[in-house]
Amino acid sequence: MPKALITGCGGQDGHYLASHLIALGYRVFGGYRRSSALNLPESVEAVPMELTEYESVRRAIERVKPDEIYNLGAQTHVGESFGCPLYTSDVNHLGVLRLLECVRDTGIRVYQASTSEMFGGGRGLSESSPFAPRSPYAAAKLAAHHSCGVYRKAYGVRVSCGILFNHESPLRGKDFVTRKITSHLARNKPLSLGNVLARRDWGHAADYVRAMHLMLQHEPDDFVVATGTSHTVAEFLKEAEKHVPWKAQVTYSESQMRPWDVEVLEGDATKARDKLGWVPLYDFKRLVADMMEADLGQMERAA
Ligand code: NAP
Ligand code: G4F
Repeated sequence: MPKALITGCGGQDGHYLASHLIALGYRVFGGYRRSSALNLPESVEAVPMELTEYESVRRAIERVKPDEIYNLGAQTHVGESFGCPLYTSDVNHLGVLRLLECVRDTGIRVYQASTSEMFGGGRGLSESSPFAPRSPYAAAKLAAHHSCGVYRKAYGVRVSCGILFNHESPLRGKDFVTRKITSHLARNKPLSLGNVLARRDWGHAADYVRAMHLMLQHEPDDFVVATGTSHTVAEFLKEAEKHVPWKAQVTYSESQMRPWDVEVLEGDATKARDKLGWVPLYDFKRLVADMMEADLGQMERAA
């Protein structure tokens, strides 16, 4: 039975990936922070793992002896990273270096969660597009991405980087714009938004975790994972409104604006399709429907 260790297993992607790997016959260990409420998917074995502590990372890997590590743990909020750049860099960059040092001579296959934010914007973005980060989050993720490239070449570490575009689901945190919209709209609660002209290539997390696993069955490389279509925040809101008989109560707030925002992100996942056979099953409408149905269901159960 292959063993997988997932860092940040209590997050959105951790939940979907753990379920996917368990269905594939893996024994799954979930890294979690002692400071967090323990919220791991069923059948996952919990392992304390704090990415800011070298010894914690080393002990977790030593204890589990995994065949594969999926490094999903991170400070994931782009807007927040302007307020905590040092912490963001510690977790998102140095945390990856700690992990890479631990696996250097082990042969363990590693998935690193790189991000489309590293591009800083554009359409048709692929593995060969230039990087131009616009936030401390993106800068730290880019440093980690380059570190993975160095460890791959210099020491033969079997690390693959998934450059994933935005992916959402009913498990998305409520401070990301899509879930903020669906959770407020389902409850007919007033909503304060920032840059609604920002455009993102939104896919479904259930599709994207399949790509993570496929990458680790391939020789180490970098892969863009995206749907190839993009919509504005305003368009997401309009699509979500189709699921309720009322209109969203929206105000616009400076506090939701970022010092430097990414205007457009749209990816080209040709390489993932050709080399991994990966194709997304959810389109934009189905994604919004899934999130709205889940939030409406939660609201009805709570009533
Ligand atoms: P998420 O829901 O915010 O989950 C992040 C997880 O990281 C949480 O379980 C969190 O634990 C954990 N974590 C935070 N700081 C940590 C630390 N110091 N040590 C150990 N664990 C820590 O994020 P996600 O959407 O699942 O994203 C997964 C990964 O993919 C992240 O690395 C993210 O940057 C990257 N990514 C996401 C997207 C996307 O659109 N979702 C796109 C590209 C890349 P707590 O619950 O204790 O805070
Ligand atoms: O939902 P967001 O916060 O996601 P963002 O910044 O694109 O980052 C997410 O995707 C990245 C992949 O590209 C990941 F790496 C990252 O970890 C995270 O998962 O914001 C999307 C857009 C931004 O342009 C933001 O300015 O929506 C705009 N926006 C407008 N009003 C808002 C709001 N964002 C948030 N969070 N809250 C608002 O009220």
